[in-house]
Amino acid sequence: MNTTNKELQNWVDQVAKLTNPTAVHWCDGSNQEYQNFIAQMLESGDLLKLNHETFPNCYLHRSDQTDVARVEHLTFICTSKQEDAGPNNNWMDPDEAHSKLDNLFKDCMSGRTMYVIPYCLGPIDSVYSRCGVEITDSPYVVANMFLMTRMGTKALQRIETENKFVKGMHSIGDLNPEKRFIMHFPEELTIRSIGSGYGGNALLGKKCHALRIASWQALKEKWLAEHMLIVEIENPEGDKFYIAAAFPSACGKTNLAMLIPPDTYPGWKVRTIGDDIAWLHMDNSGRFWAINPEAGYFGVVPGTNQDTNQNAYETLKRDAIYTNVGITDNNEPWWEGKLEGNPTKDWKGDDYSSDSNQDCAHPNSRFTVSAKNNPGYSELADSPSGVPICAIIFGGRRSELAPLVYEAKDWNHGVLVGASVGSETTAAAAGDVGIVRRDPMAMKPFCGYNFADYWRHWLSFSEQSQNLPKIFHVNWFRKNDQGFLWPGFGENLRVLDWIIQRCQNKIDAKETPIGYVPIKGDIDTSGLDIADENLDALFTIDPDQWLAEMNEIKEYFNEFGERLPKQLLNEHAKVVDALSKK
Ligand code: GTP
Ligand code: SPV
Ligand code: MN
Repeated sequence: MNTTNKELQNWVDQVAKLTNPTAVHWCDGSNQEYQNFIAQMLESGDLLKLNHETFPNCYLHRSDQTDVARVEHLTFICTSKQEDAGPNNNWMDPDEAHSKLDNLFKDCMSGRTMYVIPYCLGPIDSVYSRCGVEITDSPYVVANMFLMTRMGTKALQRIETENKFVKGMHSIGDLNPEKRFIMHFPEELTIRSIGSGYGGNALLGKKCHALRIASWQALKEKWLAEHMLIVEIENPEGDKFYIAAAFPSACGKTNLAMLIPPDTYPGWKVRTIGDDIAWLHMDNSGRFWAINPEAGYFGVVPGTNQDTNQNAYETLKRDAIYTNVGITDNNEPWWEGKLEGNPTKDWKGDDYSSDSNQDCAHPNSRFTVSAKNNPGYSELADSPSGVPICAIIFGGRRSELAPLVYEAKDWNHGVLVGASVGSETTAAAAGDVGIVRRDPMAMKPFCGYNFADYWRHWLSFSEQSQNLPKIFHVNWFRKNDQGFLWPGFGENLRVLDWIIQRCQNKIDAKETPIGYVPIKGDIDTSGLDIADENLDALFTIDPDQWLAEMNEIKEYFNEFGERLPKQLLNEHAKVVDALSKK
């Protein structure tokens, strides 16, 4: 017996019987255990040691070349009724899915060790935290889970007292994309994933549990599980503000969460609570409190450097596992946007020369680190009660249309703003890049149930509270033919500053059909080298373009049929009406 929890012991025994491993290892989550895994992977070639003088304790993992991103077309929500999964998800009947997976999992661990990883999402002593157990045959997954979650003995103890956990079963299988499936059974609190060793497909505590399964639980229990960063902003007076922001994958969450204030903002401090996922609970006074269920970052590497984000750069310079970056002639990791070094091998391990027009690092190459590596780490990331949220920001990657920032008129309008998010696709998921698609609340790939029910759930909070956060929309990615109009990164604090002043009711704003925008001069641009016409372009709201956008949004909403909340259509009609009068 490895645990006093019979359900857990029985399940582990059953999985071992089906998958037939040579050995079963229960993870204790100790540093020693992590070091043993690293040593084992260096030996097997799963990891390569990087230059430990300049990048202490950093390693490189090269994925299978067909396995470098999430696979949304192979990700399923298996609810007994198809309507509960909704048009936003791939669906399979649970019995059919289980029998398909039973076949694929049969004997898949023969010759391998099976690892059992008890983990806790959120601070061990928080009532908001939830536990899970991931079974995997991948030492790389174990090492990543060690950095990303609170895993091992303490989590197991919580599971034994609480007697509740999400079951996650993972095998890399034979990495054949034809036999790759990421399946979720929300009604059974179960996840089964096979055929991929990559990030969101394989680290089951992340998107599979903390978003898809947790969003389902959150619906039943009246809270929210969201694809949001959580950031703390302290002004020179010492007032602290907590903001949660949802942007689609590879659209700037980690960077905003780790923002470095520009020189013209002396005395401002920015600290990170979370960079990817937030769980929000309403207290008796109607305020939302947020915890970060994770304990580490699985961040996009390309574009990270001392100038764009010094904190992120410091964070990934030690104790990091790199996935799919290149290497330099002195064995440092290398990626597009790194400022120094001479790259000689690409992410596949092939020879590389700087004049090549191929990518050296994969565009979705990642670093995995403990959150405590971050110079801007906030101790409140470990606070059992979380932090009180004053503003929620939605955003997307839009080279056109969406202005730098606007504010929703009220909560229900804000739900429309979130539900309407459109964003250009990125390398974080397999498929075309740069195509605008609807990505409501940045949750398109991650909502474990029908979006129509999800929006109704969001709308329901306006009936429960007078104390809700204000809702905003931002777009750092608007372009002209010369590139991005807004410098982004640290300069985004200028926009957060406006948002905070709006939350404090300190300043007015200009009303437009799509929401409130800053009055000219209210976004502090001192010290910024940005042409007046570019600044104007950043705030242009073209009524015709917006009417076309609202039409597309309506067509998208129509996919949800009768189940779509009428309130959302009302909000939509109000915006169309205001635009038509322009
Ligand atoms: P996931 O981990 O996939 O959820 O991504 P994320 O939302 O955390 O995105 P991240 O902060 O890692 O940024 C993704 C890419 O966008 C990186 O290449 C960044 O360099 C770039 N980026 C982030 N913020 C900005 C910004 O304000 N302006 C511009 N132009 N690029 C940005
Ligand atoms: C994302 O794609 O939103 C990520 C990376 O944060 S993954 O863990 O692969 O989901
Ligand atoms: Mn993400």
